[in-house]
Amino acid sequence: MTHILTDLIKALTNGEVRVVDLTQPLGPDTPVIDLPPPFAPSPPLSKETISEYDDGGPAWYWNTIRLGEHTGTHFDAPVHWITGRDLPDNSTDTIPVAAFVGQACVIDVSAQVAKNPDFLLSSEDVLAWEAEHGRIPDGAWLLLRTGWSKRQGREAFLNPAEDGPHSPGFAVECARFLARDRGILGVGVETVGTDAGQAGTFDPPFPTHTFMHGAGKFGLTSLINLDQLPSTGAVVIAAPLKIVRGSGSPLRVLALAPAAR
Ligand code: 23J
Ligand code: MN
Repeated sequence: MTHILTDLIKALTNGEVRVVDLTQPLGPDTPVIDLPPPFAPSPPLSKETISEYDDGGPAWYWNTIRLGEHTGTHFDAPVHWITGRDLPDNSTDTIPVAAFVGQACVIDVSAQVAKNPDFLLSSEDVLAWEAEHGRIPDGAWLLLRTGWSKRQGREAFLNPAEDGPHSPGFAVECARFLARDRGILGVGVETVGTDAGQAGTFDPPFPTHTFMHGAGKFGLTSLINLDQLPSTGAVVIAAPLKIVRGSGSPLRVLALAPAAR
């Protein structure tokens, strides 16, 4: 009898299982959330060369980077929000690593979002998805496929207006429902944050952060290539940097998916 991992390696080698990159490129132009004053801004990535095959290092190239923990494709830990402040194992260095591998449930709302950038997922939408695909299992990521990652450039991606940014997310009641009534690891989104662009005006403000992190759940943001995943059956590998007391971190998010047949 072969071990399941032997079969996995075989499937990766023969193409039955594909590795899908769910990660945005991370550079100085990577869009970062723009919070209104008086809130402190998170800096974009900046980079300084330490040496590049020169006097500072004749045979080596390396850089110093500076960036907010929540830059680009990144992980949100429960300690990021005040509601998760006192939970055990709530930061990037203490979350049990088993949580960094989980299955994906992908809810496709790209058609709705194409018509309405402020689209909010409701618990009814989740229940309708479950009627088709089965109940979202414990330990699964709920990935919200909005098509938002196709928006190129900072303006289109952040979609700012006089009254703040406009981008899709979760309704207040849906965030509460997912946090309380489903055993998910967390939610993953294509937008800059797990909350909708207008969520600062919701009651409570930023309900996805508030309820999910209060329940010890996680977030993944600025994902790409969700359109390459099946509704169920993909495995997500998302391990943040082991930053001591980190509130989150940029990371490489990979999915293992069955090859399209
Ligand atoms: C701080 C305040 C509001 C939000 C965020 C951070 C994020 O989206 C984030 O990256 O965690 S909405
Ligand atoms: Mn974040």
